[in-house]
Amino acid sequence: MPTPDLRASERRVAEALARHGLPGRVTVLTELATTAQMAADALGVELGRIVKSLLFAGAETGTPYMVLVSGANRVHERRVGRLIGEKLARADADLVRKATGFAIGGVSPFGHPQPLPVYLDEDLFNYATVWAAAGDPRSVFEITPEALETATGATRITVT
Ligand code: 5CA
Repeated sequence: MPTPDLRASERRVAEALARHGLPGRVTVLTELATTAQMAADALGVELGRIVKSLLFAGAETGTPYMVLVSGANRVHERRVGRLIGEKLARADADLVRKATGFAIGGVSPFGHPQPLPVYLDEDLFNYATVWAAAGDPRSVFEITPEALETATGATRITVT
């Protein structure tokens, strides 16, 4: 399959996949997949197989935390904050861009300017492979939950 022209943010994800020795390729969709539901519809897969890469900020320290969530789940912020050890607030669009290098709707689980603490929804392990955003609302990549855990150095948690 010919490699389509990737945008700079997508190339950062493709390079991160290669750096981690992962077989995944950045797939450019013909329709936008800005939300998990849109990605599930575009790919024809269950919503639970879509990885939402959500950014939170520690309420006291402002530390950004990434939580990789199954598309079917809603994060229980108080419970996850207790697990992380700090009260959480949702990151705003500016912090998302600054901490991840990506704009909302295309935030990838890795390929960030600096390493972020990453937490991973255990429900993603219900699937052989999952799909995550690849740096742009139009693009995704497929990965096993195990490889996602290793590549991000994530801590596995219950998010609900
Ligand atoms: N490309 C899709 C599927 S992988 C995607 O990126 N989905 S997502 O769930 O990871 O990103 C969309 C998420 O961004 C929403 O679930 C929402 O939590 C978050 N979001 C949307 N608008 C804002 C906003 N203004 N500020 C902070 N977060 C937002």
